[in-house]
Amino acid sequence: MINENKLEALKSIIASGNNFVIIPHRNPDGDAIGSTLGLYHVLTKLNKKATVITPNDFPNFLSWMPGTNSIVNFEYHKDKASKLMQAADYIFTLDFNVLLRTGDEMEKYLSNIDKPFIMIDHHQMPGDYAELTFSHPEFGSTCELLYTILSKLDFAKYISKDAATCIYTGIVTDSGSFRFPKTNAATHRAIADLIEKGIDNPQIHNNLFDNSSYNKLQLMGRALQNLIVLPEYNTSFIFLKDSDLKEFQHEKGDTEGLVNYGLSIKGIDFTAFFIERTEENIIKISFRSQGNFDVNKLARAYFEGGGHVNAAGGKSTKSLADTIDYFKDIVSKHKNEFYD
Ligand SMILES: [Mn+2]
Repeated sequence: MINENKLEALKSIIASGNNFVIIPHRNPDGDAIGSTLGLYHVLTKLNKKATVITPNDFPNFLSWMPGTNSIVNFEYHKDKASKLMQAADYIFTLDFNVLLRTGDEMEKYLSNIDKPFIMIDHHQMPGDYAELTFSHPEFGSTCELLYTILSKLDFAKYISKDAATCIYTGIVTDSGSFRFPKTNAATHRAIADLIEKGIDNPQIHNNLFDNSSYNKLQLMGRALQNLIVLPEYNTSFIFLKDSDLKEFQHEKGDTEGLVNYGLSIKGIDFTAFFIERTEENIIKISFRSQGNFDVNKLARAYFEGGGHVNAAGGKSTKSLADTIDYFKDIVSKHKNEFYD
């Protein structure tokens, strides 16, 4: 349930403010870009000034989305981004709930700026930086949460075809094309409304999923070859070395969704995907699970990360081989502790 008083507060903030900045998390995905651009289109329709500022670049496979050309990249255009934030009445933060998710540098900037924040997010354990917090882990995507909030504010009429396209994209990507467990009747009702806004939903799926490069498929092939199953623990994992990424001229977004293959094997309820990022000196890790195995807790306990019950992220500063050994050790000793 979304709190009525908070909705009223949001309505008056939007009515009285004229200038808004909207921020997604670092390495934004379809839901992060979809929700921020969706809100951007709605605020613009209400004759407000709104700007989406991304902590870093967004992946290529989302560049077709309406409004991406208006996005300001904090990493590349710090002066411009800072001026926009200084001029804002309010700063929306969407699809994340702790400022650290914007990266070290932007977090530093945001923690020192004297501006009120509004959080709209569906991850667990929200931080307390926002003046107004809409934290709803029961939603499968920030886009569906945003759509629900807009509807309750009676703002659905301001959702243009462009806004609907963005919001639809986030719901599709964060729900694994409507198959993850939080997908419910309300999700499909939202989708029906968005389709009635005139969006080209088959084309959106095409843009998202039938737009691969040859190299991306070759990299996927390598990842699948690197898939290892630990049948005694109903666990699997995939890894990609830095040299694999280089061999196939990896681009941002090329590894998106690969983690789910580890979970598609019969009998597996937990999988991990390790990506060696030599430049950042870390191993980036994605976790996925089925049922009541809680990867959010596991990621928080052992891999400096977090997320949702069935989808979380983390990292390691050990080498790839050591990280995988550490992972196997945790699985063999502690897997049973993370069933809710
Ligand atoms: Mn999301």
